[in-house]
Amino acid sequence: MKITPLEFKTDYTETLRAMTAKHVDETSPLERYNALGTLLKDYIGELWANTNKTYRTQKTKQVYYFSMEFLTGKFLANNLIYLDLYATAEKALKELNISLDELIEVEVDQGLGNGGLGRLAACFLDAMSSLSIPGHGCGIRYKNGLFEQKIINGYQVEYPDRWLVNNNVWEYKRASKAVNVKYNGKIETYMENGRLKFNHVDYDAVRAVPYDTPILGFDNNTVNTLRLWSAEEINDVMDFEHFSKGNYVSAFEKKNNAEIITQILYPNDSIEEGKLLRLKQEYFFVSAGLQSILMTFKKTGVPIEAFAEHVAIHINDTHPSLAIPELMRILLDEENLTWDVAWRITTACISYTNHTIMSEALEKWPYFMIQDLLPRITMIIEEINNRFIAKLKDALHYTDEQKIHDMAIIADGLVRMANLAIVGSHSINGVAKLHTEILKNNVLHDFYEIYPEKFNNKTNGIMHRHWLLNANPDLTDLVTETIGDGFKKNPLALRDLLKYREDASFQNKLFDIKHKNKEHLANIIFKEQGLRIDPYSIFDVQAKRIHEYKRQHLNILHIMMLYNKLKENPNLDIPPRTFLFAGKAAPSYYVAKQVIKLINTLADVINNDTSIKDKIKIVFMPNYGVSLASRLIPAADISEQISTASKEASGTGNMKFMMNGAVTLATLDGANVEIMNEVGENNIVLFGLKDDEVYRYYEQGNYNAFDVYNNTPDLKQVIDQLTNGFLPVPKEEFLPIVERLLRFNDEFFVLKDFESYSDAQERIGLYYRDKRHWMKMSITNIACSGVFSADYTIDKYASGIWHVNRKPLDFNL
Ligand code: 26V
Repeated sequence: MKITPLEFKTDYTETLRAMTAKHVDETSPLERYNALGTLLKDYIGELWANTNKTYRTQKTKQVYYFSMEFLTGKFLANNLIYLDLYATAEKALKELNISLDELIEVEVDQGLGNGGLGRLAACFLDAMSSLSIPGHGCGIRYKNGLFEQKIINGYQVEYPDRWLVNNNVWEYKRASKAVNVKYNGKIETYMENGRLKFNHVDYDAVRAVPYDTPILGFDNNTVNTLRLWSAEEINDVMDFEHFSKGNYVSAFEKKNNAEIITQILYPNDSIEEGKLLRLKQEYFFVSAGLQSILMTFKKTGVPIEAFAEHVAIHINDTHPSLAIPELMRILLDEENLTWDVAWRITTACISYTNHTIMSEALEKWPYFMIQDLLPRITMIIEEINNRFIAKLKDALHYTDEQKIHDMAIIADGLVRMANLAIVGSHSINGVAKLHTEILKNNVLHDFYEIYPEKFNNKTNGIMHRHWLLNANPDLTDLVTETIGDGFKKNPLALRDLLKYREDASFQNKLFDIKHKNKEHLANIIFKEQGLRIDPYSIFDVQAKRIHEYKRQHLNILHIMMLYNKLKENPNLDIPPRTFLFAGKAAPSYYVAKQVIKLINTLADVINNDTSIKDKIKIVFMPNYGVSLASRLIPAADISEQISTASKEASGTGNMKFMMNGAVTLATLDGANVEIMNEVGENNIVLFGLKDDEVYRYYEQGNYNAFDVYNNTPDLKQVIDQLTNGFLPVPKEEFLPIVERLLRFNDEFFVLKDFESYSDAQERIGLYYRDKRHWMKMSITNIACSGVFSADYTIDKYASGIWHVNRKPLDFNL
């Protein structure tokens, strides 16, 4: 946008004055932040209106990305960068004695997601806008995002994330676009013009109110929409009958019953059987979203039969898979289409991404629960299932009853959402090459046999502009002055940096930037925790959800071994290391929470032991989220991506670290395999079992963790130290972890991979000591990271799945 600092200053002071009725120097940081957001929203508004008008008049095909989670983080800095107003705003504010950095700090993260799946959805929104694809998000406006994590006495303690208390300056409430979502009740059938009709009666309705947030494209005038739905009681008044009888509390009960639907984001990444509220949430935003899509579509005047040529609906995991029966319901009951036509449209519209092979995360709902809550939807699922089974038996001549049972959508009293999503969509994609192969050959093999054309891979990507321009401005400046700024729109251009791999001056500059980022992080840690860490030490970072398959405990066991070696020989010649951890555990996942306690317990012991001469330090940084990641990742030397091979569908943190010049320490899992292919084996440090070896152990049942423990003295020592009083906690504190490793035979092969991991860590120490060598590895990683931009991923979704054009919009401001 073309605005001078002077114009900006005038606009800003006027906005601030109008909003606060105060002189500039009397306003608070929050008021200043809100005024800046409001002003930007005003600038964005014109672009937004133009974008929507273009979509309407050109009747372009629209993509809707349905997701239970959107982990967008903060908007202010990003929007300033995307409007090319960052420097202008910084200058104008400085003249008013206001620090832009301080205002950026005031914004609270929009943390409406658990981890990778939610962050991916946010990156995809950015890429859709930046590629001028008409693509919008549809989700839930949770009043409480993912819990805030505090560490108290070493334990994770959860606090509510009331991110909306200070209002959300970026959203618009669109009350006029509210719709009703119906639950419970019964279905009456009747005949009309020779056709069986369905009437939903005695239902409970909840009002779904949309809140829209603009999603800017980078430097292209496109503004798409993230529409999040909030639940309200239909009339939004309390029950006057109760109220007038003096029963104040129950007067509000109905209202609360409705509002509770969008009160909280479930903090888990696996299913707890039968959570009715979760099912209500899923239907809530799916139904509201589809109703609003239908309304927008109808305004174009295009006949409903052509719906699939104008609308693509993507479901992010199975959580929105009720979109399939809900769209069928609308097409059958409201648009009066026949089953066959409705089915053709539905399957042509809908596409599905699978994000995990972990069976505990595959959604299954008790049949009677769904039937009770969503009676008409259940009838439709039943019909889809019957027709599918008939196809297997009659058209495909399947006779293997076990196989038919395994593939059924409804079986064992459960509705299997993955099976529904596969049958009811035209595309199923995995999120990394290896993951897609595992889906095809293993987890979803039966479906792959009958629908090979539906399966495809779309390797995940990240919002490279956030992880470079926003999170690492110094690196961005260095890259820009070295190869120009083409990489901002064309991230593959980062490859031009390969020419500078051996260039000592470039290497030194990169080293200095990394060092500055490390110092910055060290200062934050000192301020927050009073702990001093050495910016010259190797910053070895594992930041992600805490989970046994991600194996934070493998990392910890290795640190314990290093510590033992240093105790034996304090002059052991190893480069100093700082091990940084960050991540939340699901509140009900006991072992994961004990892993956090273990990290903090060990940190206490090691950080206070002067005999090891500061050779190792451990830091646990609480409340991992987008903002913390943005500080942590630019300061990392080593990126720990050490999941049990086959378990991590893709990983996206791995891509962010690489882009910021960290060297990956990895198993050949998820997208690590593709990172290895990009950088070459010399620029990544690999260890551990491969996916086929893991599968072979599972199939043959011949892994014996106890043998490994007994035959590996260093490992035996550290495992024993967990429960023998070596750590300053009761002996049984970490028994659950040891039991998972020994008594339950180490499901995730932590012990099996221990030696190989320790060897890899030793190699890293050697590489790091050779500064030239290390910088060469680091540059190679940055240079090869461009392919992992979400721009490319979304380009492939657009052409391969959604069949939409990425036409630049034909207006300019
Ligand atoms: C499942 C459930 C089940 C019900 C309760 C709430 C909840 C929340 C999230 C999930 C999904 C777990 C799957 C997931 O997050 N997968 C991650 O997706 C990333 C993006 O594709 C990928 O990079 C990670 O490897 C994968 O673990």
